[in-house]
Formats: sequence, structure tokens, C-alpha cells
Amino acid sequence: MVIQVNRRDIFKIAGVATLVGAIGFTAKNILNSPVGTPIKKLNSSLPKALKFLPTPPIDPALKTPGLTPLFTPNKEFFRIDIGNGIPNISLDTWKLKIGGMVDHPSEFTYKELTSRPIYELDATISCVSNEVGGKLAGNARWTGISLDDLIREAGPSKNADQVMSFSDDGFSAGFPIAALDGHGAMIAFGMNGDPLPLENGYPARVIVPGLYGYVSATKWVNRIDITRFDQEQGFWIPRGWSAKGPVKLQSRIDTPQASGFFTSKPVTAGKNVIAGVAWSSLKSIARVEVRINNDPWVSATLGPELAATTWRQWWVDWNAIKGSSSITVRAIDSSGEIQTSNITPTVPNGAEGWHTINVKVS
Ligand SMILES: Nc1nc2c(c(=O)[nH]1)N[C@H]1C(S)=C(S)[C@@H](COP(=O)(O)O)O[C@H]1N2
Ligand SMILES: [Mo]
Repeated sequence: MVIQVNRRDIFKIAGVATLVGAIGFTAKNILNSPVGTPIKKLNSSLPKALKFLPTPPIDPALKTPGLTPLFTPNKEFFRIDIGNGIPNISLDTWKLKIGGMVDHPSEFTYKELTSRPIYELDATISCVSNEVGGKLAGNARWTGISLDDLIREAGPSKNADQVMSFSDDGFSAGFPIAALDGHGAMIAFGMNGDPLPLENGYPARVIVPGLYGYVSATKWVNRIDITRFDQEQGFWIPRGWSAKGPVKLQSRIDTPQASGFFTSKPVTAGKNVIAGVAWSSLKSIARVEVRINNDPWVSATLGPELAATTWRQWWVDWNAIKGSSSITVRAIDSSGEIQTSNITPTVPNGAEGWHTINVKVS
């Protein structure tokens, strides 16, 4: 097959998000775009987990203004769609079909799926089109059922290597069957204690820790096929993005903000805090280091670790001196890997490089 890279499509992964983020009108139009009856959530309540995760620790963001909260509120969660609106789903007729190269094709109603063992998973998901320092990542406590179990029961063929999921908006995503390896991949119904918001996949979506959303996180999912990478491709793959999409080791400075035309919080000399978040694919964040100008790297204090599948907040005190300062951050994971300084663009499999900001102190 010939892979054509269409630049307009490449920009679209980020494009809709930018529009939705910046312009309320666009978000509204997208929400209302499917013709027919207006979409609303049909009296689903979130199925109760059999085993709840422990109550999360106190969020360090409460005492560090500007730091990203440990959990991203649903209303503030980033949103990436291909732009075809939200499928018009009725909970009464919605089904999840499992097929392709399996011994036991099957289909499940919402009631059947939510009668399976329910559990919670803390996981950070992120978009491959997130620029270094970008905000296209969010952390949530997801409620759902085991995707590992669902696929195992279907009996995948030994010749298959890909799990492809589909939605009626035309989106599809494929990831290695090998990623269903006990890291908690799920069909999620809930997000931070509420049913999934419509924008984030109600009534059900796929969540696979460690993988970018474009290869895994199908919202409004209604079909999963077991296939082969050399026979089927997810939506973004013929549009120039890599077939495999493990999340890269990343760190970001949330506060202070880089000085510029739009800086809302100028930095004054004296006591300040530099803070942000760092995340990786499936490894813990072991260390975060901050460098101010050409000083030696300083180890940041790390916030609580919910799980290896979530981001970690970090912060360091900074005695700011009048003038111009450059601040750089890098993360080190539990295998000792140091986040690379090599700058790589988002296309085809995720941006790399250190986040550096320039700050004017007055
Ligand atoms: N049905 C559907 N699912 C989708 C997408 C989409 O366009 N349609 N975008 C994917 C991409 S690229 C990402 S990064 C995540 C974003 O999830 P969110 O919108 O809940 O943040 O959803 C994924 N799932
Ligand atoms: Mo994405």
C-alpha cells in the first residue's frame, strides 16, 4: 500500500483540538453536528467498582498556584476529534461487537458489559500531536472493565497482532495485542467518578496505558476487531503517523509562564516556585531535574505517584534574580533513561526535546 502524507490531514490531529480549545462556537457546532435527535446522555449511572482505588493523596497543586492538578477535571480535559461530530448513540441499542480474527465473535449490550467486573485505573492519556511543553495530556481515574479479559475470551488467532477499535464518527485505532499485558487496559465508562462526558466518549471508550490516543483511545467505541498490522490501518496511519505509538518520556514547566505578549503572571524577584508535570509510557518518573541558565541541574521534589501509568507533579524553589532567566526541565524514568534533548517534531510518532522557557524577572 502506498502511504501518502497529506499535510492538511497531519495538522488536523491538533487542529480540531486547537479550535475546540480556543473557540466556544466551534465546540458547540461540533457537539450538535450530527443530524437527527439532539444527543443527550440517557440515564446511565456509573457502574460501581468492585474494588475502589484508595482515596487519592492531597493534591500538591492546592498549595502551588499554576501547577497542573493531579487529576484533570472532566470539563478541562483536552479534546481531540477528527471533526465528524459525536455519534448519536442510544444506550438501549448501543452494542460493542468483538470480531475479526477470533474464535468466538461476540457482541455485548451496555448492561452486559457493565455486569462484568468493574475496576478503577489511574492513567494519564496524551496526544501524539502534543508539542514540547504542550497541554494535550490529561490524567483521570477511569472506571471500566478489563480489555485484556474481553479479548482473551474472544480467542485471538495466533496469526493476529493488532487490536483495532472503531467508532461511528469514522475514527479507528490499532495497537499491538501484546499491549494487553496486565497494565489495566480497559473499556471505560466513567471518568473521575462520573459517566464519560459526551465529548470524551460516552458511553464507552478504550483506554490503554502507555499508548498515544491516536492508536488506542477510541471514543464512542462500538466495534473491536482482531487484525494484522500488515492488513489494516487505523485512521491516522495512512495520513503520515506511525503505526505504533508508545508515549514518549516528557516533562513540562507549568509555572512560571514564559514571558511574552500574553503572559498573565509576571515574575517578581525573590521567592518563586518552578513547577510542572512529567510522564512516560509505562515507567515511573524517578527524577525530574531543572536547570536555570547555566547553573548545574537541580533535582525537583516529586509529587505523589498514583501509578506508573500516571504523570507526576514536580516543583523546586527558585530565588529569582532581576533580569532574564532561562529555565529548562528534563525527566528521568525508573529505567534510568534521561529525556532526550534532541528536538523531534510531533510527526510521525511524538515530539521530543527539553521544555525551555525564558522568563523576565522584574
Ligand atoms: N471516536 C474517536 N475517538 C478518538 C478520536 C477521534 O477523533 N474519534 N481521537 C483520538 C485521539 S487522537 C486522542 S489523543 C484521544 C483524545 O481523547 P480526549 O478527546 O478524550 O482527550 O481520543 C482518541 N479517540
Ligand atoms: Mo491524538
